[in-house]
Parts: sequence; C-alpha cells; structure tokens
Amino acid sequence: MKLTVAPLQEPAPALPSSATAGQVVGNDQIAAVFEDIANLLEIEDANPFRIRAYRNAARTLRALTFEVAELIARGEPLPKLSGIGVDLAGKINEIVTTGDCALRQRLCTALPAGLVELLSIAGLGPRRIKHLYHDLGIETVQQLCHAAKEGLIRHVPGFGEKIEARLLQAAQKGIGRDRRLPLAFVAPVASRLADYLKQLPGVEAATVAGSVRRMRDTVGDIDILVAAARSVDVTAHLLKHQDVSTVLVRGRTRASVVLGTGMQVDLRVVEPAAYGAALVYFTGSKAHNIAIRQLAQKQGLKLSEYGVFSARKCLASATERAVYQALGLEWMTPELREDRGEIAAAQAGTLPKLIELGDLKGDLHAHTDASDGSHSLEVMALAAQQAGLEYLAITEHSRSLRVAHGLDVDRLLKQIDQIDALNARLKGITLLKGIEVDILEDGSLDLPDDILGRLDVVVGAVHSHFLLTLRQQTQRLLRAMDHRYFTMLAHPSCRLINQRDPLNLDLPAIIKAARQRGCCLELNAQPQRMDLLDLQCRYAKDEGVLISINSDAHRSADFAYLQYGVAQARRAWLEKHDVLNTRSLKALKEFLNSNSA
Ligand code: DGT
Ligand code: CA
Ligand code: CA
Repeated sequence: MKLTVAPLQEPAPALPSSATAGQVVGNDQIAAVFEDIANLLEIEDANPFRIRAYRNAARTLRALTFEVAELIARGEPLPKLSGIGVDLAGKINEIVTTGDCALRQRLCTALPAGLVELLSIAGLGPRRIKHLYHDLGIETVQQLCHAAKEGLIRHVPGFGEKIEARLLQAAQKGIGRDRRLPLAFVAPVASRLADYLKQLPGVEAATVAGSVRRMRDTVGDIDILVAAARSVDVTAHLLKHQDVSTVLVRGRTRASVVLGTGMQVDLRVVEPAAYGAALVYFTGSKAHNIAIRQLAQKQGLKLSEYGVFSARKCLASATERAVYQALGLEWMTPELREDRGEIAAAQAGTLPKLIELGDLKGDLHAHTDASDGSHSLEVMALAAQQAGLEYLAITEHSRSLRVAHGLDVDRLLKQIDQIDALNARLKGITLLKGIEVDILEDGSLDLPDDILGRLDVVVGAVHSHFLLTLRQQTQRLLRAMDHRYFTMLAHPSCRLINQRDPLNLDLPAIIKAARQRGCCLELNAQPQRMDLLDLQCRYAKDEGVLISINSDAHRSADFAYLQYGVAQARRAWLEKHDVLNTRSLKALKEFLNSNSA
C-alpha cells in the first residue's frame, strides 16, 4: 500500500490519526485472515486439504452478498455456507468478535516472525518461502538479501538467476507495503464507498476513478472523485464511514484514508463545473494523461485537471466527452486509457467496438461438488441461466488432482449420464460435457482418449510442476495442445496474484501453436487469476487466436466474476467476434465438432 501522499493544497486541521470507533469486521477482512492462515499452513507444509479449506472459505466469504458480522451482531445464526463447517464458522465468530483468530496467532508465533514478513515481498509466495527456509535457512528479509547477493538462491530448485535478482530488488525496496489486490475484491468496496458519499446532501456526483475505473486486474489504491460545492464537507463524511481505520491526510478538497483491510482510499472533491476534466485526470492512466497532455500542447492548448485551456480561456471542463472533444478525440471507455494506441484510434474514429457482458452466451469452465466446487450440477446450471447464459460446460478436475477430488473415468462417465438426464429436464440452459484435464509433467493428458473423445469441451490446465524451465514448460504445453481433443488452454500463465508467479513460458510460441491447431486460450476470470493478462490477450487476438472468457466457477455466485473477465477482454481491445463463448450454442457446437474432427 502506498503511503506517500502529495502535499496538501491547504493545511489539514488537527485530527486523531486513527478512528476505529464503530468499526465492523467485513467479510473481506475475515477472508484475509483465512488467506493468512492458508499461507502460513502452506509454509508449515500442512495437509493440502486443510490449506485448501481455508482458501475456499475465503472465496466463499468474498462472494457473499451480505455481511456475516451483521448477522452475528443481530444474534442470528449463520446460514449454511458452502465449504464452511462448524469449525470454520467458529473461527468466523472469533474473528468478528476479536478481530483475529487464535490459530493465525499460533501459526505466526510457531514460525519465525521473519517468515511471515517474507510473505509480503512481491514474488514470494508460501511455497517459495518454504523452500528458502528449508534449503537455506532463510528466515528474514535481511537473510534473503544476503543470500541473493551471495548468489545462493539461484541454486535452490525452481529459482534460477532471474528470480533471484527480482527477489533481491523486491526485498531491498521493502516492497511489503506495496501489495496490489485483485480488482474483484476491491471494486465492490470502492463502489459502496462512492454510493455512501453520494448520499451526502450537496454531493452532485461521486465516481470511482483510477485503476478501478479502468478495471485493471490489480489495484494499488482506490480513488474516488466527488463533485460538490466547496461548502459541502465531503471529507468529514468519508471519515465517518465505518470501514475507515486510519486517516493519512485530511483537507477540504482531498483526503487519504486507510480502510480496515489496509487498502488506501484517495478522495478528491471538485467543483461540479470541473468534474469532467478532473475525472479524465484521476481516471488516468498516468501514461494516458501524459499522452493527451502532449497532444494538447501540439495543438497550442493546455490540458490540466481543471480543463482544456486556450490562452486563459477554458474550452471544456464539465464533462469527459467535452474534454476529449476539445482535443479532437472521441470519448473512450476507461478500460482503453493506457496509452496503447487508443489516442490515435480516437483521433481517427477507429476505436474498437468492444465486447460487452451481454454478448456472452455461455461459460466453458465450471466445477460442481463432484470435484472441488460447492454446488450441484442443477444449482450451477440454474445460476448460469440466471446470469443470462444459454450454455454451461461442466469441467471438473481430472483424477491426478487429488486435492480437488479429481474425477476418474468412472466418475466422469457417471457425470455424463447425469448431464444427459438433467438436460432432458432443463429449459433455456444447456449443460455441455467437459473436463478440466490435468496436463501432466510430460505434456500428456490425465485421461485416456476414448473418454476425452466423448466430451464436448476439453479444457487443459497445469496444476503441478510450475517451476520447469522455459523450454520444458513450453514443450509441455505444446505437446498437450497437439492432442486431437484439446479445446482450450485454461489460465495459460498460471499466475495467482500475490501467490504464484507466472510459468516460465514462451507465450508467443504457445499463441502461434494455438492458431495453427485451431485451439483457444482462456481468459480465466477468477479474481486471483485474471489470466491471460490484457496485453497477452491482445497479442493473441492480433495473431488470430480465439479467446474464451470463463468464470471457472466453483460456486453459484462465481458467475458474477464474468464481468471482470469481460472488462479485462475490453482492456485487450477484444470485440465480440474475438471471443468463442459469444457464439450461439449451435455455432459453438459447429466450432467444437470441426475442431476435434
Ligand atoms: P493504482 O492505484 O496503482 O492501482 O493505479 P492508479 O492508476 O489508480 O494510480 P494512482 O492512484 O496513483 O493515481 C490515480 C490517477 O491519477 C492516475 O491513474 C492518473 C493520475 N495521476 C496520478 N499521478 C499522476 C502524475 O504524476 N501525472 C499524471 N499525468 N497523472 C497522474
Ligand atoms: Ca489508484
Ligand atoms: Ca491514488
């Protein structure tokens, strides 16, 4: 989290630096404690099922539409939540009442204190820390720096020189406080805060700006822009919000606060007349801002957060559209504002017609309680229908992924029958038969051809051997994609935000191979995956490879993540025809049949 704040425009009145009164423990805070526990258990080399239980519970909590703490405060019992049994429900109670959990504290004390601190270094997840601890005895950031400088880390299996250099850099920056969070965790918090500010009388508009508005996959801090007359004390209202725990900066027109989750919020208040120009500025990106300011200069104009000016005369400032128009540009959606060619396109009137959520007709990657999902086939089918989809491929894990109860041939055959029976009953939604088949270390698939050939969709994925060399990893995936029944490569980079680095992969080679073999690449919309990344997706599109935007749903609420997948696709300039699952069921089936012929 960045704590550096620009100087105030006006002196801040004295204020206590912390305001914890009336704070409620939100679902995301409870989830964060569970994620901590999972990380600590992983360093401890605990039972993988147990680790997964905490991660699943964290996911469940983050997907809820109500605050658990409020139920508890009202003395109501928790409803039955998937993946949350008696033990975890007790821990939720404990966290809500005490703000922490004895297990987390015990794990923190059982492990050397420095190890926990190591978790906050970018690129260092629990698995890597475990190796560094066991192989080199590294327990602290200082020891990490020392070992990296001595060139010892590169010899630990799975590390290598590049990772060593990156870790040294991250450790030296003391990067712990610079952790970025997944968009899907932050965006709802940001929009709730904006809604809260909108309720203050005199506030004309309140909008989330910055990276959240651009729908970037990870977020450093939340920026909120408010339009109100100077007489309205918006910052005082923000400070009263129950989630605010620390005040960093407070002025009349700006404030920076830290929420209970550690997320920073920057608030800016502007006069309604300057709202458009301020919104352009605070939406960014910084690179986009710099590029349009240079464009203004070339035209003899001046662009600032207050408007577009010719000499002293203000040409535009009230709306974004007017500001862009004054610069000779079409308005462009925030997802495009990264200085990646959008300015030239807006000048030429050739901005892409981007894909929208409503264009999705189906989802080609989802789990049920047969593997590691929480809900039954029928519940998932109905939830997909509710989300506006016409088809849903059920793609359980395959047998070698035991920690996720992967399916063997017999269980998969049974599911195929269940899907047939259910399809005969369901109206308006069709289930497709699929599998998320493990790509084994040598690139072979985890199930035999005769069963794969009976499926509509074969989604191949890596869930082990993440640390192969670039050559090995690339060969592995190319071999998997060579398989005649292979439909798409799931979460190709395998990165997990703040948990796992991407695979060592020659992605251009993978993309080229995908085009040659007519197979698709997935844009997986799980919050910590968001994989392929935006630029990679755009590259794939330019190379003529179809993308499938999938929720990888493990519970009925997860279809809501599709909106973030679509947002990332928009950041990649994807149009409807670039995305496989915008096709009708009939057109999809034609594609699938021609593909495995
Ligand atoms: P984040 O918070 O790291 O996820 O990314 P942003 O884009 O939200 O960045 P942030 O919060 O530092 O600033 C919000 C916006 O304010 C940013 O997108 C563009 C604008 N901005 C901030 N600093 C500068 C700057 O030095 N120059 C220009 N031109 N714009 C800036
Ligand atoms: Ca920001
Ligand atoms: Ca900011």
